[in-house]
Amino acid sequence: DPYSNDPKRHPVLKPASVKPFNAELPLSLLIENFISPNDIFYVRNHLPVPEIDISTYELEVEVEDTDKKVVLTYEKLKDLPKHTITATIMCAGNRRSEMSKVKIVKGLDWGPAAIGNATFTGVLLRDVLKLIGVDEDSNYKHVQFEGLDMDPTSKYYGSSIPFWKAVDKRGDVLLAYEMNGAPIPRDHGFPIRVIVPGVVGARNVKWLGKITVSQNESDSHWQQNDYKGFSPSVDWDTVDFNKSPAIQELPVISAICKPEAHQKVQVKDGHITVQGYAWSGGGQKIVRVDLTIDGGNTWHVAKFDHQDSSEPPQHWAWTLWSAKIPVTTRIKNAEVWVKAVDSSYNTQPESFKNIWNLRGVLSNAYHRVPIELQW
Ligand code: MTE
Ligand code: MO
Repeated sequence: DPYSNDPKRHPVLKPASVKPFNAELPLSLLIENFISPNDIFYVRNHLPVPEIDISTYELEVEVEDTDKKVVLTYEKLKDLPKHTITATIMCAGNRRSEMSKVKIVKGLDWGPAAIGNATFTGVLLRDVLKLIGVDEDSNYKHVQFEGLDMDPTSKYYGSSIPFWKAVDKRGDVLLAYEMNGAPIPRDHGFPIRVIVPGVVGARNVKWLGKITVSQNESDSHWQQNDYKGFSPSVDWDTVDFNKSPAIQELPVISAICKPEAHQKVQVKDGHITVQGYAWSGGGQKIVRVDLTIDGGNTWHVAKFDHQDSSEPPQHWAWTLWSAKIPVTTRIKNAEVWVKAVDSSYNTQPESFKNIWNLRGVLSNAYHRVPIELQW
């Protein structure tokens, strides 16, 4: 069993699959902390967790087709200037199970908790690339990453990001060795993981083994034939993965975490209280969260309980919010809807029907939660 060396997991993580291990938190726990604790951070593994000895660990960094190359040990990486950011990581398939209700999609049946927010410390990729003479004036197009986790045909997990993001002063791409002040846990990429803030989880390669500066994208399955969006009319007979770009920055999203679907909610002083998260990719911040319980006839603006003070285009963390929604008539059932607005004034689509795609990615329509009111 290639999975027999996987780490032990916290029992509160609800597995969407066990081998490989993929799990999210119950929603009420997800928003209990602005910084998600390491042992209950969602896990998305495609392959067995590799076992890496830091005394022999090496990270190769090179420019394709040249002799520009450096090999860095764990100790050497830790000697380079230290940088810390707070960033949200989200899987492209977060909230996929809602899209599946329109029509079944292929992928793990994630609820709204395939997301987490942590503080990462490490070395800027930009500083490491300078060691081999690569900077923002160099003419390359992509930076590829290879993990040390291997599929049954001995291919490594891989992805790439646009070159500008890797070298940009405001890109904050990090080769992280710490998560929330502790060494990166095994499930999250020990000993080194790339953090590409504002960009889809899939590019945040764990157990990093190799970085290649190139004119080309990674040729891995996960860059070329997965993690792409398509028209709702494209099906598995007609899909051509060459026709869509790989997902990088993610669109704005939000979710209601308390109450959960079909829960009983007490009306107090003519109000109900609702809580959740909102986040946007590309370094945008959340500027407003709107809620309605009457199908959009009246909207109520949430208050932000926790928002990072960093400004766009370097706002990487989620926003936790709560709302007191007035209930004026004695109704028994209601559906709470939420949508967020980011600092580009982009907002979420109303329904899943019109954003449906066969892989169930980018599933960011209004979150709608049916509840039962108690008076
Ligand atoms: N890196 C490697 N090497 N192998 C993987 O399977 N999964 C990716 C990304 N990095 C993956 C990886 C995906 S799809 C996501 S959503 C995030 O890691 C999940 O990060 P987490 O498990 O730390 O939450
Ligand atoms: Mo993912």
